[in-house]
Amino acid sequence: MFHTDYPYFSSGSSVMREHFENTANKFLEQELIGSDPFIVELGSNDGIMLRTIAKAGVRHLGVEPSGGVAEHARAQGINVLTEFFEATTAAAVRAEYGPADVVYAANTMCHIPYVDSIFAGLDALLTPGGVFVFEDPYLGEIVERTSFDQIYDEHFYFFSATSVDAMARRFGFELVDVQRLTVHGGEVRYTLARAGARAATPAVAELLAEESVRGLHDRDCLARFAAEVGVVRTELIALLHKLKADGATVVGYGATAKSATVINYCGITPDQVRYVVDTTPAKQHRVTPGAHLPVRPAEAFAAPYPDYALLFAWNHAEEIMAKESEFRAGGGKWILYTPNVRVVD
Ligand code: JHZ
Ligand code: SAH
Repeated sequence: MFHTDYPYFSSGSSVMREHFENTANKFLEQELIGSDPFIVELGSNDGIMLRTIAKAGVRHLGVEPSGGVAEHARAQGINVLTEFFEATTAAAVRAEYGPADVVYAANTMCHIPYVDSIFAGLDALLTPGGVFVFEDPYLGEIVERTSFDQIYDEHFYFFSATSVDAMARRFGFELVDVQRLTVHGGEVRYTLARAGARAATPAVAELLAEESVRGLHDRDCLARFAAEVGVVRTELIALLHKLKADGATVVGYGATAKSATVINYCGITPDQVRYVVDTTPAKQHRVTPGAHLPVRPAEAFAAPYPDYALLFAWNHAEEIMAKESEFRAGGGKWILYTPNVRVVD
């Protein structure tokens, strides 16, 4: 999945650019304050976070196996190692650069099955007081928002505070902070330190208690989630069927990884959704996986507009709807399917 032509470029969203600039500044103010601090980012992609660190002149290294996106980061003066992070990579990094004060990973840990090797690497790489900070889609939000399309091939884990707490303990670490994030449909940023190195903030106990009270890990809760996913499918299929019968035109917006789940699970065909527009050149003039909806450049989304746009990049709704205000002004309607199927006009 992660190779030279990996087509996801993190910097395609202005909201995400701002999010990662704020993240970098937070590290610079709170963690990277020693005499010669060092930060390592796993899955640094096109450099969306590290560019701020590099500009500040702080020692850093991105570990990014996808050569194409890594090259994009390098072109901006960011130091990147084109490798998969695991125990042996970590040992090599430690030998070359010395220990890291921070290891950070955004939307990357949930992609990596081999956590034992990752934690062996963290143990080798982090300073005694260092932190491992990672953020990923939160199971609690996936269930709450029925955002079942977060479940796709690249996403191997769906973390919660409860699961991360257990994982950390298993490897001699401790969950010392959690922070709810609004990006990508609701995430949690977890901060881990070596056991006993830092006191946990009250937010950890609060989120653990909240998950326990709502029964997030109980079979009943997940069975309810499954039933709600089924309702979304039924309603989305019915809506697309009706719009087709009415002669309305529908296109998709955002050839997201997530959309592969919803498109194939709902059996959406090019007959119902004519094509999908996306700003990523590497995705354009190709087809979506499985259902083969054509992918067109974003410029294809222009007057004369389709009647409806199915927003596959729903996590960027605010940004996209603001940018595409002309579509709605001309009578175009957005279709959203999380937490439920609805038309926004
Ligand atoms: P977006 C990817 O998931 C893959 P995806 C990965 N597995 C993951 O976890 C997350 O990212 C972090 C396009 N777009 O962010 C660009 C426009 O066309 O929802 C992207 O192709 N116009 C690593 O793919 C897609 O939509 C726009 O204005 O589900 C957005 O993809 C904007 C903002 C985006 O992640
Ligand atoms: N951090 C960025 C990119 C997330 S995409 C963001 O939040 O937008 C996930 C990235 O993880 C991809 O660029 C992929 O190449 C990378 N990746 C996958 N397995 C990895 C591993 N074992 N070590 C480091 N990076 C990995």
